[in-house]
Amino acid sequence: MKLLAIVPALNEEAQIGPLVRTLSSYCDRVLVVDDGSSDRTAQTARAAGAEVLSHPQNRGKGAALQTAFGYAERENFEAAILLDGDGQHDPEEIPRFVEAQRAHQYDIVIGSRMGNTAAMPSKRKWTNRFMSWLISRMTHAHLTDTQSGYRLITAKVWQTVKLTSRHYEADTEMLIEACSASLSVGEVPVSTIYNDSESHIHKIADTYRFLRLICRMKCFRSQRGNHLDVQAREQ
Ligand SMILES: Nc1nc2c(ncn2[C@@H]2O[C@H](COP(=O)(O)OP(=O)(O)O)[C@@H](O)[C@H]2O)c(=O)[nH]1
Ligand SMILES: [Mg+2]
Repeated sequence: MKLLAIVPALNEEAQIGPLVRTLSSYCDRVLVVDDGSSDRTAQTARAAGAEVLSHPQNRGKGAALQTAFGYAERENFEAAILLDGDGQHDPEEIPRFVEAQRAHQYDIVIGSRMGNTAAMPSKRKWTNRFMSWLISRMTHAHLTDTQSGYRLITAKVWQTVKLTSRHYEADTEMLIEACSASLSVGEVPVSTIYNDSESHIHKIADTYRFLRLICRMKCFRSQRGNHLDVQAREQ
């Protein structure tokens, strides 16, 4: 499987070098999308051997994923592993994702941190549980960690799912859209790592964006449902 590692990164110069070097032994290529960082993220990643695409200004994690998917499609990768650039995802766990994908032919494999939440701040734990419950209800999939950015996706995902979200809600949009398109989603357990990296999540703005996405998805689905009902009645 021709595997690309995709690392969205904003001001991660402290972590990105060692991460890129480790990733190189698990993947065919490492792509870092530097999203208007004000530090030396791009130079450090490039020096460590990554391909770097830079946004001149910060556009958000979802926008960085959209850039990365375009690259993966152009370069004919068969799959990609998405992981954070701040050291919260352990690249040594990549073989678990690859094995699960091979064994079950999943289109998406999510790294779930919810098997061991001792190190997770309790607000995060309850938010993740609530979000996972909500998204599982919407998608009819049984998912325990829908907020995890550590995932393997196959080319079918970027060919089928066209992300519109520019920020953190893109991870959720990807899952909902993939399930709507009947792509299969599985999970593998991963470590829960909380180092001293700071989250860039903006509580008010990102919660608002997430709720807006959920409302949009629900409205779209009920409109689509009505449309299908009308079609069925007309036949
Ligand atoms: N490209 C890009 N990456 C971002 C942006 N914001 C965060 N990231 C990266 O996305 C990953 C997860 O972000 P983080 O703020 O640590 O989220 P958290 O761990 O869920 O709290 C990290 O690798 C960040 O560097 C952004 O605006 N653009
Ligand atoms: Mg983080």
